[in-house]
Amino acid sequence: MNRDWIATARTLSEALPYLQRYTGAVVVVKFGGNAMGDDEAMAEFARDIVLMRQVGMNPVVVHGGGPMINEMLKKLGIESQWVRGKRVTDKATVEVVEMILSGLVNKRIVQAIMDAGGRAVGISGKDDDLMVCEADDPELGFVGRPVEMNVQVLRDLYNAGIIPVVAPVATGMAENETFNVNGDTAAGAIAGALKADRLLLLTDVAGVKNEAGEVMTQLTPDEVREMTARGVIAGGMIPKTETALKALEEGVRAVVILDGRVPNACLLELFTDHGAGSLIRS
Ligand code: X2W
Repeated sequence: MNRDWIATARTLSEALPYLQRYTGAVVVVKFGGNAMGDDEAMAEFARDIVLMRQVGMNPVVVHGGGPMINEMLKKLGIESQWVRGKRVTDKATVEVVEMILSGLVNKRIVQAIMDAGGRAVGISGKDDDLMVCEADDPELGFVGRPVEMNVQVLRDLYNAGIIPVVAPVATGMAENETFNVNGDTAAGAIAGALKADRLLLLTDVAGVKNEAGEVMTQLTPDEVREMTARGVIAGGMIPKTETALKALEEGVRAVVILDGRVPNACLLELFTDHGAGSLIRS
């Protein structure tokens, strides 16, 4: 008999306890622009999400698309400044952000999930007032901080067997306002409001590293705070760990920061003993 078949059957068998544990689980997956890669990586991500749905989980995808926004802004000759990891967003920029995130990127992910045999519906934070924001910081312009979440639309979608795909663009308290929301922030707020079982933050680094440069597979919020105070957690990892801590405070059971470039990263994390990346929980 072909050895690969035996290995496949064993892998499936070993996944049984995990499949049982995660039946009905709500898993919010943040798919960042840097983790999106090429068409093949997109197709593989979509297959993982469809598989999660197929085995009875309720995946909710929240995406980014920073590199795709950069590309279009460059074509239009608009420059971006960054302050503390967020794009300073003026009126012209927020229009491009909405076009790229709600249009190009959102529909590309929806299409990939449909191609993998799932059912997906793409929305943004504007739809059904899912995510209502106020200005995060006057210095940042139209960058939103979620202040009111209405997640029933997500439950309605997944209870109907549909995978929601959410673009991090939101409405404001005033009429006709549009906010650009950092993708990690949006995913954390959605996971918190859903009291999700898992928030998976797919990124392009291996996870949270200690002084020795080794990936920490498990961390508590206290350890994260202590490593941040000592400067071991720094730079681009800070918005992710801050999102993780806030989501845990809001009732998410565990947050995993994992490398989206690893093949089948979500499956590796959810369905094997090995796991992937850094799991943070109290
Ligand atoms: C982000 C939204 C997209 C995003 C931006 O304008 O790039 C802010 O910075 P990634 O791919 O997850 O980085 N918004 C306020 O978060 O994309």
